[in-house]
Amino acid sequence: MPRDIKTLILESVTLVEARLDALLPNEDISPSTLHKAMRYSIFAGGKRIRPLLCLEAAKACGATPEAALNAACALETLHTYTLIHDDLPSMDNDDLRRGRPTSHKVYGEGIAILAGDALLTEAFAMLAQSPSNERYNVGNYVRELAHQTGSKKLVGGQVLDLEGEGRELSLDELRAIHNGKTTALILASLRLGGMCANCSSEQLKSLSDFGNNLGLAFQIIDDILDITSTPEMMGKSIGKDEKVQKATYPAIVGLDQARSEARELTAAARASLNVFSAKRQENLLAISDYLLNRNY
Ligand code: GRG
Repeated sequence: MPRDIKTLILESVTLVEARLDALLPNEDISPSTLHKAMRYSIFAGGKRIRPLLCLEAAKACGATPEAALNAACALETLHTYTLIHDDLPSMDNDDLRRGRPTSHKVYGEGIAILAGDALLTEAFAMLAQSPSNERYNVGNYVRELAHQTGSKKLVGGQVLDLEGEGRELSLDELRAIHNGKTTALILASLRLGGMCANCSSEQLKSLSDFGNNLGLAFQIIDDILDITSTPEMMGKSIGKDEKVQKATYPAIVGLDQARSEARELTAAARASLNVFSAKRQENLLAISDYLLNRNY
């Protein structure tokens, strides 16, 4: 990993984890088991990509990270809920997440469901503590996150995924699943970063185009790593897509074509940033390279 991106990630992770620690209920607050389970999954590591994108989108629009920090924490908190629920026996039934046993393996299914529910609710409480500016207020932030993660996008994507099991899917059907499950939250991260930074409509459009392309590229790489990486690197079980004959990009178009689509989408994402000055594009460009070339 180039040194610059390493520093960028480290700075963002430090800020976000300190604020998450301050915003989330302590473990000794009743009901202690629930708060322990919430913190267990949030502080298990994870790449913290969504908060990073949110903070960097805000910086690209000329704001300080503080303007978007509560929103960044909300995104990571909501993301963690989706991971807990996705791992449940009734969903993907996984034992390993972020290098640790999954929530339901440690706390039981009931508490895992409730920890996910509570993280989802806390995410909106965090977002509601984001400062308003000339163009956007808390109502705009809440509507954005609810839209991207509700029945028509993130949760809807999970439904399409469930309903597609055991059936051959077309590339368009697979794209619709990926756009819901993965792109929607990445898109929300960039848009909320911009909105918290009082972005212009031109900047919001640019961040949205960047997010749409980057989000699909991110999921294609995830599909590829499910074949080529190891559980130790990924911190989650791998090879599962093939085992359960899940539709993935490499399964439909092959590994080489999948890699080439991820590269093309990343190039399109990069090109959409041209409304920002070269200096203001730099960090988002570095993140797009890092995500394309990651091996975990
Ligand atoms: C509402 C039950 C329910 C689920 C929502 C989004 C979703 C549906 C489930 C998430 C599980 C999943 C595999 C989504 C695909 C997106 C993805 C690749 C998530 C993993 O994100 P990373 O790699 O994970 O950023 P870390 O652990 O690094 O944060």
